[in-house]
Amino acid sequence: MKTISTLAIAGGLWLSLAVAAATPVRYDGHTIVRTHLSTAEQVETMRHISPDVWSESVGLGVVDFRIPPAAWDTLVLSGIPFEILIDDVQPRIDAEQTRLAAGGAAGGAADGGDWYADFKDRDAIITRFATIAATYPELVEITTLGESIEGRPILGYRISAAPAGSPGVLFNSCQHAREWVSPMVTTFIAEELTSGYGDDPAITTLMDTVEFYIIPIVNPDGYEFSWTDDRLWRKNRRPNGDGTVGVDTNRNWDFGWGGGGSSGDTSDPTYRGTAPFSEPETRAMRDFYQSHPDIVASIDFHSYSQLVLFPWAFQEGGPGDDGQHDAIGGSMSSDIAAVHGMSYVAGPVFETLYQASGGSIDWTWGDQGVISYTIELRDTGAFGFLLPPEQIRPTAEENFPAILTLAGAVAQGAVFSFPAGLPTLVEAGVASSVSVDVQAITSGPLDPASARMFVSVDGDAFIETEMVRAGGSSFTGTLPALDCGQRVEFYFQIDSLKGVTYANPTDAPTTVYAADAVEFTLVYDDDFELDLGWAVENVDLSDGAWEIGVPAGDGDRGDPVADFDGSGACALTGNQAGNSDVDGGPTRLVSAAIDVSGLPDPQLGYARWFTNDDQDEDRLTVELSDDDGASWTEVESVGGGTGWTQVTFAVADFVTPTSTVRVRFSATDNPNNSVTEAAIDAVRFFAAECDEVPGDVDGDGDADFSDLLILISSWGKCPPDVACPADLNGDGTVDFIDLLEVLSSWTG
Ligand code: 0X9
Ligand code: ZN
Repeated sequence: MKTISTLAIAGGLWLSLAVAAATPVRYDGHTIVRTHLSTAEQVETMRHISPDVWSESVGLGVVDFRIPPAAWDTLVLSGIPFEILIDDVQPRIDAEQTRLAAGGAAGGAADGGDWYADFKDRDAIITRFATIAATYPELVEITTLGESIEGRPILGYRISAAPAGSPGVLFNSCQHAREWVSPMVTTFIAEELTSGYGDDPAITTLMDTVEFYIIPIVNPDGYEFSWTDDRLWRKNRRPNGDGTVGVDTNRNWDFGWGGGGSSGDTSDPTYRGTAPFSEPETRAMRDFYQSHPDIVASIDFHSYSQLVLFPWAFQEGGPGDDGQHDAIGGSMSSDIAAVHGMSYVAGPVFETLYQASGGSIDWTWGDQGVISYTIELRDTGAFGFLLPPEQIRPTAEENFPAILTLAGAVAQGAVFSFPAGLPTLVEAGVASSVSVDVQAITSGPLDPASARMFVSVDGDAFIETEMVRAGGSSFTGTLPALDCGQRVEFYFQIDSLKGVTYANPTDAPTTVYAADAVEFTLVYDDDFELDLGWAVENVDLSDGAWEIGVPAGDGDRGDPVADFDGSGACALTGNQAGNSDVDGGPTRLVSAAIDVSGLPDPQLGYARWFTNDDQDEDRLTVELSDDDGASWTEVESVGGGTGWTQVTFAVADFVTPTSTVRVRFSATDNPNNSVTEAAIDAVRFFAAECDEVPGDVDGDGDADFSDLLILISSWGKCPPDVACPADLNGDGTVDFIDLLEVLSSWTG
């Protein structure tokens, strides 16, 4: 694998001079606050108090604003509830400037060789791409999409080994100048795709199939300006003719242009411009899409809030597709979480964030039919746009698998998703169903009648089975009833109307799914309808202790609206409608002592819910004790999630399965600076195994009539060297002793 050499120091020198020469805008005493707005009037009040919405996090009514010192008293007097995220922005900007001037920005030696150790200015990004292109000339093509209003080129890169005209995916960043982590992420993508080609099989296949287009800096004037003059600049650098400067390019696209969530006021950060596509930057992007009709999917990278957003933004409602946006968005969100445990919530812009008209993804989807996402990168507000440089690389790392998933969907042409998950353990003796959702991406509509599942039991040949259409793009397949200990393998296929066959897993039957048939022995099964002896212990907690009950909230602050298992009740923190969440803590929910000592390989299962907007500090931690609560061992600690998630762990992986095992769930918001809601349901201790029933001739877990039949049909002698299951005592004949064994262990 080729590597990319570190770049010259000359750029770093230039940067230090440029930073020193400018007189940047100062934000002394400007505070970033997170407000909780409950009325339209409060929203209007905040629009007057603050010149700059920073971002919204998940949940209606939670909005971050920059508050200049002169507006502070008005905010306090307004009575609008808020908490401080950053008490003074300027020292953070100063610290960043000092750090960057010391050499990080141009990718010099100060980075210790890691280009992603600190943010990079426009020159350094262009140079980095030039180096990537020079290192991989056969994979990278540089193009100029157009020029910015101040005449800077808007550069794009085609990264691919696929023939021209192959399906394309476009990633762009930096429509908004101050969102510095975004071009770092798209640069990282370019680097991973090129260096992984010929080295990583998955990347190689994608590069051979898909054309990647990367436009790292859509708004070059604004980006430059944010480095030299105003760290918090968002728009482009259009002189508006009235002394104000800048159009929000992400309000300037021609789809729903001029609607709610954009401003006609030239001084506003969301000023939409005089007309759709009035700006050369958005025109360049539009022309590029129009001249590349094979682009079928795109991501517009922004920061911050940790969201995977898709249309619509200009109006309420989903994109009106067959669920592709939802399915792939959900997969991307899981991919991201799998890398560093960060939660990026997926959903349409309007519902998830706010109304925003004239944005790029509404046009790329609504006008061009391109599957379109806006990914809001890290963080969730603790640092906002002034992200610590240590978070650059992890942010890029966690987004890379997500872009591979999107490209994979494009390459594959269809996306399979499993709304209820796929089983790895099934109950012996019972047929089980598997729900599958399939979406076409590139080769036109699918033929629902062709949906099929292939099933193999214990290594036998795969047998094709039909899947039943459960409506729309949903299908249900059935796994046969198995004997305990048997293993079933399975995979799925569907054809498009054009006759293209899609499989899942893609390379099935080389790779297949598998589940083992077991019997479940439940020793503890808690649906929280009765209190089975839980204790609540609070440390440093001011609000939001664990309670057991039917969820009372309406979900607007991230709390569950219903329990997990449908029984009604669950355990949850601060069970009240409205403003009650975990403040301080931890609050701990501790089980009674449970005897799992007699169970072979006992398992702990539960469903958890955890939402919070400060995932670094606030956790839901699950621990086990094998000494009646004297000492505890961590099972898992999560920083966020979406909805209810069911998990299972082997007790012996953490503690000794004794007769006094306890489990405890701890939720914390300490320091108290964010909205934190936790819930637990369906707590179980069980063994999943195949009991040896003495008279079980056919191995189905029972001594019953089917065993008698086998026994009778092979009554008499039992030839040597031939499997003879009915000879239970192994004495060479099937006789009364064997019959007695079946009858004495009869389970019916
Ligand atoms: O408001 C925006 O443009 C984006 N958020 S940000 O804080 N980065 O400015 C959200 C964009 C949502 N997508 C579209 N409206 N197309
Ligand atoms: Zn943005």
